[in-house]
Amino acid sequence: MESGRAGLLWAIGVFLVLIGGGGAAAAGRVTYDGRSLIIDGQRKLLFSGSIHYPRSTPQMWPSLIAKAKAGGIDVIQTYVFWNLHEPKPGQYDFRGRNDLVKFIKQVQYQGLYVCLRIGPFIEAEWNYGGLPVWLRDVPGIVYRTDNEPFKFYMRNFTTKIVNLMKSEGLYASQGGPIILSQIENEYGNVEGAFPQGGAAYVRWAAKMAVGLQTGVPWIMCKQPDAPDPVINTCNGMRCGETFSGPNSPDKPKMWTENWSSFFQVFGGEPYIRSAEDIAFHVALFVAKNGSYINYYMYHGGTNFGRSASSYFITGYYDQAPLDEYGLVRQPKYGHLKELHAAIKSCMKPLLMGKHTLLSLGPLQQAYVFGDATSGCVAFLVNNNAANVATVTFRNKAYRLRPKSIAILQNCRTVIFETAKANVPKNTRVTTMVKRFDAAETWTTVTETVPGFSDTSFRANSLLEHTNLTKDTTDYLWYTIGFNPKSPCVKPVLHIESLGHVVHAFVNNARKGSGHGSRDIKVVKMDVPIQLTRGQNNISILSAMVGLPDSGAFLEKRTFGLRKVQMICSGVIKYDFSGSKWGYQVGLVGEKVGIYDRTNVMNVKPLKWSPKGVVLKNRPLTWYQRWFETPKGDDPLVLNVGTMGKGEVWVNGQSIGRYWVSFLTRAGRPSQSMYHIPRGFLKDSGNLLVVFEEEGGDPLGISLSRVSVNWS
Ligand SMILES: *[C@@H]1O[C@H](CO)[C@@H](O)[C@H](O)[C@H]1NC(C)=O
Ligand SMILES: *[C@@H]1O[C@H](CO)[C@@H](O)[C@H](O)[C@H]1NC(C)=O
Ligand SMILES: *[C@@H]1O[C@H](CO)[C@@H](O)[C@H](O)[C@H]1NC(C)=O
Ligand SMILES: *[C@@H]1O[C@H](CO)[C@@H](O)[C@H](O)[C@H]1NC(C)=O
Ligand SMILES: CC(=O)N[C@H]1CO[C@H](CO)[C@@H](O)[C@@H]1O
Repeated sequence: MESGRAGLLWAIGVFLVLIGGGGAAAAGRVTYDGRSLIIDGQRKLLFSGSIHYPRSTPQMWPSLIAKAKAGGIDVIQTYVFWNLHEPKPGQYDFRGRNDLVKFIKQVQYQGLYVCLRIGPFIEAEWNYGGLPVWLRDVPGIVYRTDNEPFKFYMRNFTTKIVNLMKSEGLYASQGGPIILSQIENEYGNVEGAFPQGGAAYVRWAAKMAVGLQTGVPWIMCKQPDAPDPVINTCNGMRCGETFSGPNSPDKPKMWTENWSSFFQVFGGEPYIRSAEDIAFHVALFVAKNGSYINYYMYHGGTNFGRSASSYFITGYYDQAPLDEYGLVRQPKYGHLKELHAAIKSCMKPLLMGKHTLLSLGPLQQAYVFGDATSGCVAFLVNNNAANVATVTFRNKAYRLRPKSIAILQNCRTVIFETAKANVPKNTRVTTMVKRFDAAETWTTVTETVPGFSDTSFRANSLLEHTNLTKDTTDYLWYTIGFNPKSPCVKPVLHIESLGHVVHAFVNNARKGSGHGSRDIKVVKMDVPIQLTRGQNNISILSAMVGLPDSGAFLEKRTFGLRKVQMICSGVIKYDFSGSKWGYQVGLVGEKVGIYDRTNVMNVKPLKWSPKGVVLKNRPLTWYQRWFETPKGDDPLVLNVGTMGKGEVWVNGQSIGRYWVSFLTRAGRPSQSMYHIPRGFLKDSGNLLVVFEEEGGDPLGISLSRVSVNWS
């Protein structure tokens, strides 16, 4: 947004501040004006990259951060994951992958800055948007509005994190690397759902955050009404085109989520965003005075365990400049690295020079920064996506590729073209190191299907799924005994569920399965069955694939079975929805910690088969074997392409949910390779445990190493 006042402030700023490149270990006072952040008196144009600490391992952090630094990144941006850190009210966990302080210190050690997005609601395709599930049970709570219980816990956790950072001296104001903190997250998307409390909540959140006195600025993304002094920032694919700008002339123009790709759900294909397209929008944002650009994600990583939110696959933003395993993805990584270097070589005119905009044609412009003392840089933009444009700028002709920006050093020499990646493409190669096809290396055990008489918890209705599981497991059994009073011809079980997966068993045999998707929330199925004389046992396994991460009123979302009916001769004859149901939370294998190295051999009442007895294509089956660690440091993946749906553990650590049977429109699984971080492995003897829900062939599982080849 332009205003005379902005120009004036900006001009004064020029005399007061110096310029600095990115990356400086010990930061100092962080302020800002309409042009940029100012750190220790130095004006900054910063490239930032999102890397989420729990989506990789502490062993991977140093190399991920080093690669980001080598790629021209100045700031590492991360969310803080509330539900990891506070699994029970007042009980905190900062160990292993949750070691936020260690992660930030590693960033500091490598001389980069940190943008800490506390949220504590974060969305992020993370289970429940980062909110702890126990919040659901707080009486009277309504999330993310002017609600006292929510504000209490939000303030409590935010304070905990800020105090932790302060006690470790991690804010720039203390000489640490954190230059920015974020409160809330994309609240603008849901604010309309709270006509009563929304605006008051935004004001409260800003005031609460600012009151914590971090000594560094706070930001709110996608929040046009962010109260002063909190800076509103843009998230999106094309902020150079879509962002209406900061809500005050004294705030810099910042882009906190530049989607380097997009997330992927089960049943979805990967979203490929080209290096050239990203470079165009980054250059345009800088040309339009942007001074902070973050790549979401720079490294996506892995949703280990059950940390992904509803229907999201386990790999996260594999298409980012650093792929899921931390390998450099070319040309994306290299092209953006060259863009960063080009822009940094023109930092002085960019940050200190006068800004002018010239028209060069109907769809062509020049954004020029400079003056007699600072030099000159120009961004020549061709917005015509179909055709090359030849433009004349300062008496020289330039050929601009379709939809491209050329950056001119000294306003003369082309040093970068967004549409021309000079870096060769590389390809990722997976090399199989071990087939797990020897039956004698596996043992098997199948879960018993619980019947009504096996359950101790009962109710005269279909209970809500999460209310019973508290999200300690994906699984909830609904069981009922049924004694047909009169013959039922062509019996069909009609089931409706709000999520996400249903497996129907009648008299111990699986008769049908169904599932929803990110777009189809209600699962409806009609399962033909056979009934026997006397008592029939109907057991329905309801499975969740992560809690949702977005939208208003998350505390009120309901899941699990809503309706169960018996249809005889095409007519609804029995409605069990209000009958007496028996419940079992979770699987027996989960209860006994079957995937754990210390008790895998003693998992009573389950009993492993003798080695070599592999029951294939069986639902609800656990498989176990040991394997040696392949030499070297190449990333490792497990190919579970012959399985259906389930979860895998290595030495007791879950490498995530798999769902190979959920095919994309093109008929492929969304993901069949699952990352086993080297940090999960022992020097020798690793325990692999697989839980298969539907039926699969473990003899087709294999272990591969991953590397990149230059073409
Ligand atoms: C958070 O709440 C707990 C009580 O649940 C209290 O003991 C603790 O002091 C609070 N912490 C902060 C930082 O407010
Ligand atoms: C960039 O900043 C200059 C100086 O404040 C201003 O004149 C110009 O309009 C701004 N351009 C954009 C696109 O915001
Ligand atoms: C969940 O359980 C609570 C407490 O038992 C109850 O008040 C609430 O209605 C239940 N929610 C649903 C959706 O069944
Ligand atoms: C159903 O379960 C009951 C109790 O375990 C058992 O006695 C009965 O045989 C089962 N019915 C069938 C058809 O398997
Ligand atoms: C509108 C939209 O899709 N926003 C997404 C932006 O990216 C963050 C992080 O991936 C997501 O949480 C949002 O859903």
